[in-house]
Amino acid sequence: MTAPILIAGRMPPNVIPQLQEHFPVHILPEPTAEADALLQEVGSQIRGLATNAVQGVPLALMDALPALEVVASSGIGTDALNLDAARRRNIRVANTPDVLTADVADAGIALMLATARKLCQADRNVRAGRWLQGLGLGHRVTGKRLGILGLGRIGQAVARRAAAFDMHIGYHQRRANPDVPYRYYDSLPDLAADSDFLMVIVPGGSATEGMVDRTVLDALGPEGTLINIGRGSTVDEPALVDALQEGRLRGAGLDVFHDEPHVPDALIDMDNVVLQPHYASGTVETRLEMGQLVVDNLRAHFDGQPLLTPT
Ligand code: NAP
Ligand code: 8YV
Repeated sequence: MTAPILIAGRMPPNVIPQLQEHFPVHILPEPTAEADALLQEVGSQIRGLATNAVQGVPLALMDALPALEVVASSGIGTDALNLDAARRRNIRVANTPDVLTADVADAGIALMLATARKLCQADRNVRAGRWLQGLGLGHRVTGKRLGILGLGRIGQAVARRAAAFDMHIGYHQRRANPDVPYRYYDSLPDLAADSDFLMVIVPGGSATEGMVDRTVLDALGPEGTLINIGRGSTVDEPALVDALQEGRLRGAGLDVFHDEPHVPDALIDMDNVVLQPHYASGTVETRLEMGQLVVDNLRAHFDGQPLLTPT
């Protein structure tokens, strides 16, 4: 196999060495003059692209790769992959479902507990020698109501974990799932109004853009907490900042943001939010499994086999 592969964006550590055993590999530098020069030099030969769900496949990059046959993305989200453009060019696209489900669900539960129990604020207090000063009390999670926006693979894994905390679970998505024991809400504001915690784990993209808006946040209310482990685009971020600043929402645990890695200063200044750098799948174990799927999908394609995990 001699198909040249381009690597764009951060990759799990097992990807580059394995790909180098099988393909000529080029690594795209940060979008600079250097990257343009590399694309000028090898862009027309590249037949496979390894990327991740955050970096995605910008249209300009796709256009610079006229011989591209296959994209293998490390991650489940497809909102940055420009799937329609890929389809028009018959470019095959794979992502990495399932292998990250457990760790992302764990991260959602961790964010919920950290926000409710003021874990990060308490840690900051101890490090600063302030002990209990100004900390106040946290809030109970056990037995509370959890609303899940998006009861897919990760949402269901969150629900199973939350059940161990005796939480009352409801969910909203486009269609009710007849196979789960949780209460379905066909209206997101109604779900929010019946929730102490609202966990967002729907895909990004235009269909979910700004779904968690002022109406939903106000329905969640001053004793409610928002947890977002899906995509920043799903939440109206200025409306979230206003709700937190005005005390119309108790707190937020956020792994994802509108304009990553930029986080509004207003959120950084707040003690009642817990912030993560889009890190929910960031364990050694999961990232290695994601990386292996990236490698295996590219190898399958160039061996003339179907993709293992097509989008
Ligand atoms: P999934 O199994 O496809 O589940 C997605 C769920 O969202 C489905 O139950 C779907 O139900 C619902 N949904 C989709 N579009 C919707 C809409 N317009 N309105 C309401 N509900 C909608 O996906 P998954 O594996 O659980 O992953 C979910 C998302 O998590 C990914 O797409 C990715 O963006 C995000 N993610 C984030 C991280 C991170 O690091 N923070 C890591 C992994 C994944 P219906 O079809 O019935 O609506
Ligand atoms: C990753 C993600 O952080 O799977 C997704 O959709 O957003 C995350 O798992 C991302 O793919 C970066 O590698």
